[in-house]
Amino acid sequence: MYSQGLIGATTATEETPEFLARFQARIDAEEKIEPNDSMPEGYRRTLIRQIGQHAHSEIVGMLPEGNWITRAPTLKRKAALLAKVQDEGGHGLYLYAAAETLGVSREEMTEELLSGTAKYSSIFNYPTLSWADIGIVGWLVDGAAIMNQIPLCRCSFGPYARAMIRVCKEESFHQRQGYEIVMTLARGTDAQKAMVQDALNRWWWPSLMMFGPPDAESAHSDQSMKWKIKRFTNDALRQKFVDATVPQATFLGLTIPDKSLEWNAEKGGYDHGPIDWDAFWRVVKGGGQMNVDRVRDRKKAWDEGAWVREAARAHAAKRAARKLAAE
Ligand code: FAQ
Repeated sequence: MYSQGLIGATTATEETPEFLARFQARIDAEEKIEPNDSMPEGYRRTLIRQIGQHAHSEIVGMLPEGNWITRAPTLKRKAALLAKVQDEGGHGLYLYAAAETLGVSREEMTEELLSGTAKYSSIFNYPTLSWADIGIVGWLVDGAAIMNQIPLCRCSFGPYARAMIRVCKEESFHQRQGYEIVMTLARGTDAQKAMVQDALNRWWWPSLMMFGPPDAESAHSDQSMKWKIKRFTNDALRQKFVDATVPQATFLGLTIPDKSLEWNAEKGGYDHGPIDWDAFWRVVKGGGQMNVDRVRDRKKAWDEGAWVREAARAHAAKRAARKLAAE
């Protein structure tokens, strides 16, 4: 999507009060910031961190569902799941490319993922235990991802915002296919209903955690909101997700595993029970059920792909040499 040639934003700019005010005025005027524009170092760093983590999440996110491609119950389900998992790989590529325009290489980002210095979404450290999990992941995990990513289509950094438009279109298909699997199971035999309820019980709370820590503990939200990287806070998006999802569960005849869940007419939304933030941080810091497996699998894929990267580099060098000779 973007060529390496675009990388130019690393040129150091003296961050005088005038420069920072001019930059903020561009943001406030809803101008898009492009890779070669001058930008505060903090803005560039924040985007590299967030886009990099987002890219890693897409790539690691292929693993829990990839686990079920060979066991999908029908050819139709297998084709849809295969396409979905491939889409997630594509999302990772657009995002790595968008981050590269900020002066970081894909190799550097990958090293950070594999060494554990870069995070990826907590949600992908849970196992997919049954076919119903695949429906629930599409419905809840892609549903939460869309809720978070639609506002990112208006992010102040042009390449990220533009990548998000296509990503969100594809995520909508993912969410629908998940919901349709869940609907089929919820209308099936007692055993199928029990299987899908069990999956909902296990994925509900981790899905709410995807939106990040509560606003009062969110280190980056204030500045990211000022820079219009984020348009809504973590809690605001979590609330929107709960409000959109509860009626869907009711329609399906499924029970959200939260006894405190209650409609609050005054605020026009649902109140939900407390989230176990200790469990969240444990998973983020590497203590989830699948953290070790996920990083091991990504490392294996990266190592086994070394020859492809080498071949691509050799091919590019050969073409460049041929072009030079012809000039
Ligand atoms: N997991 O100050 P905040 C998907 C970290 S894509 C792990 O609130 P921020 C598609 C955060 O990085 C899912 N870490 O941070 C799909 C920060 O750590 P740091 C991914 C988390 O950035 C579906 C620290 O906590 N989506 O699912 C999490 O302002 C199905 C403090 O937090 C994106 O990445 C977490 N859940 O807000 C694929 C969207 N939450 O860097 C396959 C873009 C927070 O200081 C299958 N990202 N942390 O060390 C964002 O919108 C934001 O980065 C947030 C966090 C909202 C995730």
